[in-house]
Amino acid sequence: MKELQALLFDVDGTLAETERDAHRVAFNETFAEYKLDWNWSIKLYGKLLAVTGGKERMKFFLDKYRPGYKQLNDAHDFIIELHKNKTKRYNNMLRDNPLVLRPGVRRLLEEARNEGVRLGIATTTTPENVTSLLEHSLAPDAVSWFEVIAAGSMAKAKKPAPDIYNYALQQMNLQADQCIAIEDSQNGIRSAQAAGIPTLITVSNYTRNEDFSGAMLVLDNLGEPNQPLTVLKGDVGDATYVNINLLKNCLNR
Ligand code: XBP
Ligand code: MG
Repeated sequence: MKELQALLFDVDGTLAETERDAHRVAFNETFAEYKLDWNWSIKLYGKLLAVTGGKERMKFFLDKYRPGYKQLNDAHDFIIELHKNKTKRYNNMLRDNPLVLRPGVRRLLEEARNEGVRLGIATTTTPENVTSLLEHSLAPDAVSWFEVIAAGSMAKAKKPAPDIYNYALQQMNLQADQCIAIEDSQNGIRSAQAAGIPTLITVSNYTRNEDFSGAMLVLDNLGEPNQPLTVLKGDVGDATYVNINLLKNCLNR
């Protein structure tokens, strides 16, 4: 019998739909400010999401779509400068127009806290982006709900490498099979599974058609009592929303 000790949450696409209308828009505003012709359409951004991490994504874009970009004497420093600008814009956006959390996220986090199930975050995004989302969309003190916010460059390699999940496990002094990761992307599940953590997927805008082999459940979202979830893969019995009891049962199947 495995005891569920903790839930480890991904951020982008899992807690909220941050990519298309927030990260992407912030990147484009930065590119416009610097008078770059790098506008990222909704479709192109979907392709670029194959690369996790904003700086890594810009680098990939330059290599693939602007190979002859001559003005970049020092692409590395320039990308860092652009990324700082984008992060500032993104954080202002989350402050001025808070995003709505995905169905069931707040409810499940609150239930976990009430039942003594520990909470952590494992994400590739920049730490301050997580803080802003939690404070403005969840609760002013929500950062303190999580024992660790493992984010960005705190680990050596970004998802799909297991490093960020391993870092979170280490910080919380947990074994992989005592936890469940909640993710929305193939890069996310690859990372969690490489760290040995059973993974539940809630598909998001951009990830619906990705391969989630090995997921313990694939759902459209976590569901709410008045908004039933749809199961895309796996078995939830009679449940219409994800709660701690269902997760405990899933861990022991
Ligand atoms: C998603 C990402 C991030 C964001 C952008 O992370 O890959 O790079 O798109 O954030 P996750 P930054 O799903 O693991 O939360 O620009 O700060 O990298
Ligand atoms: Mg994600």
